[in-house]
Amino acid sequence: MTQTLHAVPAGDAIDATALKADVLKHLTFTIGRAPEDAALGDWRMALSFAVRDRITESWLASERAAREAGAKRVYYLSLEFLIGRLLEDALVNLGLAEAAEVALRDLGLALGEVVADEPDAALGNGGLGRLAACFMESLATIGCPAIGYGIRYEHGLFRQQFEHGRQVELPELWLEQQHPWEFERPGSRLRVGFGGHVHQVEGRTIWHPAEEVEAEAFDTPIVGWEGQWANPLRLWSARAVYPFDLNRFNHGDFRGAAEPEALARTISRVLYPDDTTDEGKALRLKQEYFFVAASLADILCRFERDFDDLALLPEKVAIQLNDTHPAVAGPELVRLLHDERGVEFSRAVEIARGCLSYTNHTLLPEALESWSEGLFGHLLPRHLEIIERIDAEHYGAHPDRPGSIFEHGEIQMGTLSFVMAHKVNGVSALHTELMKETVFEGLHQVHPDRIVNQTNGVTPRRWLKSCNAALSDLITETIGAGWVRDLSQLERLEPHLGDGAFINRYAAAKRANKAVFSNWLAGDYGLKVDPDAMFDAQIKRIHEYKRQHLNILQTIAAWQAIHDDPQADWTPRLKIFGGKAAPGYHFAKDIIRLINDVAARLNADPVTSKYLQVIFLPNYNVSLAERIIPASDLSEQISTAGKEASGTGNMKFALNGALTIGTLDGANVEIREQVGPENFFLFGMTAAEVTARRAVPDHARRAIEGSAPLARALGALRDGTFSPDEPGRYHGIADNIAGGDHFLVASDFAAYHAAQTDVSRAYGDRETWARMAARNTARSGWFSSDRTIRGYMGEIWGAAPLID
Ligand code: B1N
Repeated sequence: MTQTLHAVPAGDAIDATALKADVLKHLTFTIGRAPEDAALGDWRMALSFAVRDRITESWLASERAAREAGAKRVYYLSLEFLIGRLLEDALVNLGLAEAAEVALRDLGLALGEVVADEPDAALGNGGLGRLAACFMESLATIGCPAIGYGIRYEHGLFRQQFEHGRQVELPELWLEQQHPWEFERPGSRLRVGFGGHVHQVEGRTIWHPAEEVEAEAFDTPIVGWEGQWANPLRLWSARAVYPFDLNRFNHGDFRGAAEPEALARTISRVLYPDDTTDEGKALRLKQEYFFVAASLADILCRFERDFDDLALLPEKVAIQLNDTHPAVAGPELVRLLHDERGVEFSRAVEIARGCLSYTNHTLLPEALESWSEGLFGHLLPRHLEIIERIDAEHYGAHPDRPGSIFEHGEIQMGTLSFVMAHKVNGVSALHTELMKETVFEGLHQVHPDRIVNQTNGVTPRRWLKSCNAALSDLITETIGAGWVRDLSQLERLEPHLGDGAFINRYAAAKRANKAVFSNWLAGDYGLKVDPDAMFDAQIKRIHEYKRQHLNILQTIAAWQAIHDDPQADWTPRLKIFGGKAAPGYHFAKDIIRLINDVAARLNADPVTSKYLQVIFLPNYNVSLAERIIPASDLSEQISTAGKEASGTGNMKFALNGALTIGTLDGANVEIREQVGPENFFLFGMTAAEVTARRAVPDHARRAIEGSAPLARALGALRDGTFSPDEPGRYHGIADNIAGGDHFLVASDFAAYHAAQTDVSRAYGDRETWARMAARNTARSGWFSSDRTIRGYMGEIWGAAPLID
């Protein structure tokens, strides 16, 4: 590395001076506070505004460039954007992190504390929402003109607390503080209708909604790496058309006067807390149509400002549906083209299809959206008619009937999305193949070129560069800084993997992260852990298919084994869990409580706790993931094969040098291919074996008979070891595993247990382990969301970048 004479390079010093002046300016004129009176939050606001100014310049220039080029625009429609914090991301991408550090130090503040003061924007549940956020960052880094469209929920995903080990949900209040990143657009409000009736006037169909609300836009610019390009995330907020009924007020009916506003605002009040479970609520359908209608009106308005021929639409506009949640975009676009602009119906369908494409994120039957015709027709009468006509035309063209949109008395949103899209994609190679063989089998036969794969990815700016400074600095010193934009350059680490000095430094970076994490655990949770223990993490939504109960059952078995022979050479481990359960998902909530009860018992055990500790960190969110992942040695990716569409946490862990213990599911398959089977702890049945095993009568009982450790661990669930005050508390979980065991916990247990023993043995040889970990980093370049976005641009959107 070249040495500089100054602690801070000259460019940064100039930036720091300018930034400090801007922070002080915003503190005074935007926040209205004197420095001596400013609280941490005031300083954070002032810094955020100073940073936003710089992003805004880039954004307006990007918009101008896209317009001048007449470029194709990408519109990403998603009911969820799990953004997390924005300040650090923005500083890193603008190259201002060091300057901000210096500027704040001058003002007597620590950048780390200011950054950590920002609440997470948790406008998503899990992987699907976080993927949308990574995509926004990659689109900006690549320089692809794009807008993300979603809902500005007043309350994001609930805050999770534990009371006696049980999950309780509290409202999330991110907007209680001012959100400094967004621009409110009161001038461009749009109306969105619901209900009412449809009639014909002179051959044209007119929809008269019974109810209307207003959609107001809030734009948050998202800047890419090195600040060259920025795109807006446009989130819609619902409000009443006439916010206040003066007549009712004047008659003393104060509550009634405020009612229209309260009702309208309900639409953007809360995020549905579901992850791969169906939530068939009328309000959810209202949310879906609300943001789709506002977004499509906006998209057409932008198009019509620049072009006057609707036939050009597919050439200029690409609309991506993030799962079926925005599926009503199909019929809505047809309505806008046919009813409102007079395009002939079939031609309108053709144009709409040319613009639309659909990403499927799950094959779980309970998560595939459908709406009853009654409910749908009541809320969207014209759209129901349009869908009927689309279905009839599709059926007419394919009389062998690949599957109607109307099945089981309901509108199947997956089928609708497929029929209305020119491309349909899965999110990992395995998932895409399973789509062709299962839910979309019939449609795939009729449209064999429609389904394509785009394996998910993660942004390396947030998920390596900014969350893991120790490792990032080592990588940059070793191969230069080009990897941040082109993650495939990580393969240049390969020649260094045989160098003992490099491996030592790699191990030291991980050890440093673990020390930071251990101190944080001790400070915030009072748990003292050994930073040299293996940190073994499973952080994701709690779901039976993800099998947190397999993990905790094996933990119990390990605990029992240590008790049998406490003098043996055990590898110390810390088991880390994090994740939320949908509020109505009782089995998942029982799993949370079990893990907490097991943690309490094991952590208090004087014989075993030096070898095995368990912690369930409450309120798992993006910021917590940024802490846990860089400090982890082992990544648990243990879903029942065929169930996890992709996973993206698995990629973040591998990139940050955690080894995976996992099944052949989702993107695990591709991770294992990339990092090499010798650097991945594989166990369990394949998707095909899972299907076959389910047909074996009594499969769970047989598995339990074949595994003494499993039988014994289940015994501890039954005899009240972890719930002495209520011995029956975990009989439900034990009965589930020993009974139907749909997710094959029992059948995969022995293989998992054996793989965990291999993991422990491997961790005993620290140098070999560190080399395997470094190899994971070196071979994870393919999992950048930049690669994914380039795939969408080339194979689905036909869009080109505007920067090189
Ligand atoms: O989408 C992620 C994948 O990596 C995960 O494997 C997948 O489980 C996740 C209904 C969903 N699929 N479906 C959802 C979310 C909210 C909701 O209301 C379904 N989430 C996924 C990104 O591809």
